[in-house]
Amino acid sequence: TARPIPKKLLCQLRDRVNVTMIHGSDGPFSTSEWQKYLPRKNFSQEVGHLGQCAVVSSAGSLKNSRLGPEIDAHDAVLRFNGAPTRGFQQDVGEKTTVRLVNSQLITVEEQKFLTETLYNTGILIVWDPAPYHAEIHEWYRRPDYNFFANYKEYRTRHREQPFYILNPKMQWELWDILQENSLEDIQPNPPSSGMLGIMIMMTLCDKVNVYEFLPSKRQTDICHYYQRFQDRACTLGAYHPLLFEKNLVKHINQGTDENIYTYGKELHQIH
Ligand code: NCC
Repeated sequence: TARPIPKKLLCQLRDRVNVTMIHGSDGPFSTSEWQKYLPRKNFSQEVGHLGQCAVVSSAGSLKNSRLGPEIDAHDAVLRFNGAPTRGFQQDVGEKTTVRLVNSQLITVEEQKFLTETLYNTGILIVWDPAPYHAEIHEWYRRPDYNFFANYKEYRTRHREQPFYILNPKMQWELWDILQENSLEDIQPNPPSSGMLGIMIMMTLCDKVNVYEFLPSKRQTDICHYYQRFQDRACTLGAYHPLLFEKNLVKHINQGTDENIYTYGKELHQIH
């Protein structure tokens, strides 16, 4: 059964959320030093126009889903943080076109961002939680995690791999829309990587299938499909306004409830 499209909300997302990457002309990045590290090509040139895209959440409920072949059939696939494909191809596929990572992951030593080969495939994008609508200089002086040194180090080691820094404006443009569409006050923390990734792909692709962001019948307390660790906060959120993100995404789903329940799959079209 087709559902009415919430046009107003989709227009808000399309018109008010600017998906942009840091450029060499942006405030504190307009130094000759930074020009050596930021990618030459702009992001939209690098990815080009995409048709069918898949966003694969890291949820434990992907385990035993056997969605791998379906996911790989998309033109582009976005994954998050340290979510692996090797050993999990049957459930999550093996194609990685874009990987969105948070600044904690690339900064904290134990995460092995600089040495783990998992990160060497696809286009990388890093984002960092900025203060609410902070001006770019203010954020640059005090990022949540000081990831700039490791960003530069990674760029030095992997010159050929595109690696972008997400402009932090986007997270609060999106958060404002989450807040305006919720009856309760939302904690002023930025949206999760999952929500940011959905938004990025909605602007790049004609059609976006999202897997296991809204939990299917396989819903579980196991946090990630690739770890044994259990925590209910992974699905509903603690720091990130995950519950509110999921409500919004449910609202703009253009697929069926049956597809969510059975396959953990939603459909989004913004253009
Ligand atoms: O767990 P994480 O997220 O890497 O998951 C990526 C995105 O998948 C969606 N998700 C995940 C698990 C689950 N059971 N349900 C889900 O819907 C969410 O949308 C999530 O954003 C992050 O958002 O960046 C986050 O990163 C981790 C962690 O930093 C990285 O995995 C690197 O190790 C955070 N966990 C901790 O800090 C302990 C998590 O809170 C948010």
